[in-house]
Amino acid sequence: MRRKRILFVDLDYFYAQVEEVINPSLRGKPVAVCVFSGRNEDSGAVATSNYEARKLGIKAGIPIAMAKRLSNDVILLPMRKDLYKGISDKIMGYLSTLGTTEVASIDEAYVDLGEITLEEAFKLAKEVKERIFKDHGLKVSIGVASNKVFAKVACEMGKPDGLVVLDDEKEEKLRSEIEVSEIPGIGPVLREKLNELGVNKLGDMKNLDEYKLRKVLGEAKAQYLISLANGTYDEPVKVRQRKHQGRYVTLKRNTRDPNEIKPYLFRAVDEAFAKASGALPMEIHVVAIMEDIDIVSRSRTFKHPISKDEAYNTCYKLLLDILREDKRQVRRIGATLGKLKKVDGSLDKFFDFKLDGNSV
Ligand code: DGT
Ligand code: CA
Ligand code: CA
Repeated sequence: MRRKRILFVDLDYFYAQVEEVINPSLRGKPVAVCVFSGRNEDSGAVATSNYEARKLGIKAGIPIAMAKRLSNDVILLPMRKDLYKGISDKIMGYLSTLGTTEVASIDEAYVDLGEITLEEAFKLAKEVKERIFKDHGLKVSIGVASNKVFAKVACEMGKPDGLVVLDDEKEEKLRSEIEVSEIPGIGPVLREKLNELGVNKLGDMKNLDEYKLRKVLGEAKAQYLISLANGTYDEPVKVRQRKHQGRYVTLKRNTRDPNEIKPYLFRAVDEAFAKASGALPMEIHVVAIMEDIDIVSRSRTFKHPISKDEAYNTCYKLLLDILREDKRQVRRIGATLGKLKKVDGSLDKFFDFKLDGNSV
């Protein structure tokens, strides 16, 4: 039967897998890609790890020092975000040739495949896996279902190197059997609230007073779960355009000296502009993370897109505003570009990341 099908792709242990592709001698060994904060040798956290490292308990979010304690053999690599982003952009570009594509994160996307049969969906999904492997050497997991949420859930079920296509029967089963904690967008807090209402599985919602549910979860989340449970959820796949781009850097030491902070701030501005790929901002925020991790920010809006030189000046003034109004030391500083406008002559085409590690 033809019906609307949505394909969800998630690249397996993405950053670490890219490192394995570039350096195959890493394969089979525990590898963690880390964000070194630069304060001292071990400060920072694991961004992601391959499955060998995960078996040892080394996974995203743990401190580098803990990763070292868990294993003497783990290979810790610095995160090379631009490299991963370059590969991600190419994969997303390919996916968007298959149908409307919503890039959900650096390693996830939804593709609207239109009205097709189960067999066609399976064949397409297999082709996507083969294509990405052939072009980039990367394994991915794919889920296909009639809506975005179940496509993501299906993908999760098959990880890693998975391919799960849900038919109507399996979706119906999910609508009653899936644990609420496994539903995307339902975090521990909401799960707790649902459990208190006696809802452990999505199907348990049937016995619940909708009014009560809305009161406890809020309108949006209640509607989300109700529509998932009764099969009317049909959020469309939409092309997303990034409207803002931000970068943060950690200072070598806490300080309130604007001259000492300036080079870090300008580096954040440089990197934010680089990530915006040629688009120019009409809004700028300077964000200071203070010594006690409290966050203070100041922003300015313009009537027209501004150049990087104007951005430097504005950011420095905003930094001075922050330092005038707040007496604490600054630990981290960042710049966020808002209301990005594409201007012609994007620099994108000058950057072409190759899998052998050379960027040209
Ligand atoms: P998977 O999908 O379970 O095989 O593993 P990953 O590593 O692809 O995990 P996923 O999909 O949650 O995240 C995609 C990428 O995003 C991952 O390779 C690294 C990055 N990432 C995830 N969590 C963090 C984090 O806490 N900090 C930083 N800097 N990056 C993260
Ligand atoms: Ca992911
Ligand atoms: Ca992933």
